Formats: sequence, structure tokens, C-alpha cells
Amino acid sequence: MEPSTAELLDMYETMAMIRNFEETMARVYMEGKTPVFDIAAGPVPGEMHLAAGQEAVAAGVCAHLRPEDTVAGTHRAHHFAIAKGVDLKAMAAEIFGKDTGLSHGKGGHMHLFDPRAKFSCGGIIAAGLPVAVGAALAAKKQGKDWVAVAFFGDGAANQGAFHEALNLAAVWRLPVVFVCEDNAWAISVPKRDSTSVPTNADRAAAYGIPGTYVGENDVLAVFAAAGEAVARARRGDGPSLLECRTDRYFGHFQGDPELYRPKDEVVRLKEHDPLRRLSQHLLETGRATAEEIEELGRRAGARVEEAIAFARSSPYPAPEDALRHVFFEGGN
Ligand SMILES: Cc1ncc(C[n+]2csc(CCOP(=O)(O)OP(=O)(O)O)c2C)c(N)n1
Repeated sequence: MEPSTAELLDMYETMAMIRNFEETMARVYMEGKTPVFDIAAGPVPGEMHLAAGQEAVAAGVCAHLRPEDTVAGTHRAHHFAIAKGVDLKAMAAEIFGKDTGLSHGKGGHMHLFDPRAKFSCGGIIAAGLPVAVGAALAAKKQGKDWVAVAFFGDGAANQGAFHEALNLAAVWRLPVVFVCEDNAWAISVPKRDSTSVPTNADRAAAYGIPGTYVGENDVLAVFAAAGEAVARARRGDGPSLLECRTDRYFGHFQGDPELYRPKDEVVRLKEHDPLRRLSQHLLETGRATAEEIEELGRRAGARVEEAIAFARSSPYPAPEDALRHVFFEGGN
């Protein structure tokens, strides 16, 4: 499946926005946290998992989605949220713990919930798969041609929830696409030490559904594979599993000393950078000029800057609101 020029340019802008957001967040997050790393200090306290390098999977899959489709993400979910169209300002404010955030600052970076964009994510590994299955079941029962996508990491594919979700989705022929991001690591554990098969796509056979491995960190390859899986789900033919090779440029979390991976690994990974790959494709096929590509990058950067400024200048939730919007008798 070949993307149109408009789709290519949209994917480039999405990927540029993700890269810019993650690199900006890496800097902002470290404010006040040095010289001795203090996870509680600075404008964004708590853990931070960034997805620079992994833009192609989010952009290539979400290019096929409509606003009414559901996406469930992971602990490393900014890229999925941006690609699904979550409001960037409300997302940034949530990460800063501000009252203008998606959940009034009570969720933080790992818990971005946006009913408008039909997006959620969470810190429990593999917890998003059953959520997507539930959304797909709801769509099917309502007779809608809506699709649900569960994104998760290669580590999550060894959780029970992965197998339960695939089985139930297959038995009920639900419109779900399971998308595994193979970034080769689950924190410090290499995939080869935790996974009994070369690719998680092989595991699809156990549930009688199609499994495809996309072996390159390339948005065009992801777009093609995801196009088939989403179309299949939308026409009522049931779930599929995709596993896409991708690269994590930062540590598992910001502040990770990364003693488990060779120092030059990221330098080598960047030789196949997915953004550069797409810009080269745009140039070589005459779909865009260098100036047009630069302009997309500038526009993406301006939106990120505006979102971060909004987050910084927003108020914190009032102390008397601490028990509002949470599960608490008497709260609302
Ligand atoms: C159920 C559960 N077990 C363990 C953890 C701790 N944990 C957080 S991230 C992570 C690794 C996840 O690896 P992967 O699914 O490959 O995603 P990646 O971080 O590579 O994006 C683990 C084990 C958790 N959050 N939830």
C-alpha cells in the first residue's frame, strides 16, 4: 500500500513533532535534577520514558486511523498520543502536573487519557492490550466499523495479558490491531534473552491470526503492513499482530546510566534514522523540496514550543481539588 503525497507529508510532520517533543522533554525534564540526579525535583517530577527513534511505528499505524478509532498505549506513549491527535497543549500540561492537563495533572506522563481522541495509556506493562480488545468489542456490538489498536513493547509480549488478549480477540473476531514495538530491550533485558521465538509475529499463528514482522525502522514499511491490518479489522475480518523493529535513542528512562548497552549502539542506530529516511524519500521521489521539508519541521517545532510554554504558565491544581476526579466516595 503506497501512501499519497498528503499522507507522506502528514507522517513527516507527525514524526518531526514527536522527535521535537521528545528532545525538548529530555531537556526540560532535567531542569533542577542535577548535579546529583533527583527524580522528584524540577518542573516534571517522576519517571520519564521517551520514544525518540520510535516515531515511524506510531506515525505509520495511526495514519490509517480515524478519530473514532481507539488507541491504547504504554508507559512510553508520547509518540502514540501525538500520532493519534491528542491535544499537544493539554498533554504537555498533564506531564507538568498542571490543572489544564488532560486529567488535571493527576495522571502525569505515563497516564495520558483523552476521550476526545479516544486515547489512553498506562504504566502497567501489557495492560493496554485488554483495553483495546474491550474497545473493539464495544465497536462490534454497536455495529460500528471502528478499529482499536494496542501498542506495546517486545517485553510486554511475554506477559499473560498479551496471550489472553490475542486469544479472545481471535475467538470473537474483533477489530483489533496489536502492534508490538521491537526496540530490542525491555529496560536492560535484551529480547533474545526473554523471548522464545525470533519474532513476536510468529506468535500470531498460535491464535490463528495473521502475524507480520516489519524488519526496518521505516515508516513506509510500517504504513504498508498497518494498512492491511487496519483494513482487515475494519471490514470485520478480525485481529492481526504486527511487530515492528524500531530503535530507542534515549535510555529506558531519563537518568538511566545504560550500563547494559554498548556505548556506540545509538550512534549506529542513528545511521538508519526514520525521519532522515522519510525526508530522503520525499526528496528522491520529488514529493517535496528541501524547503518544504524544513518548513514542516519548523511548524512542528513551533507547536511543541507553544505547548511547553502553555504547560509552564498553567496553574497547578488547587489543594482543595485533590480528591476531585479520582475514585473516592464523595469526590466527583
Ligand atoms: C506488569 C509490570 N511489570 C513490570 C513493570 C516494570 N517495567 C516498566 S517498563 C518495563 C519494560 C518494558 O519493556 P517493553 O515492553 O519492551 O517496552 P519498552 O520500555 O522497551 O518501550 C518493565 C518491566 C511494569 N511497569 N509492569
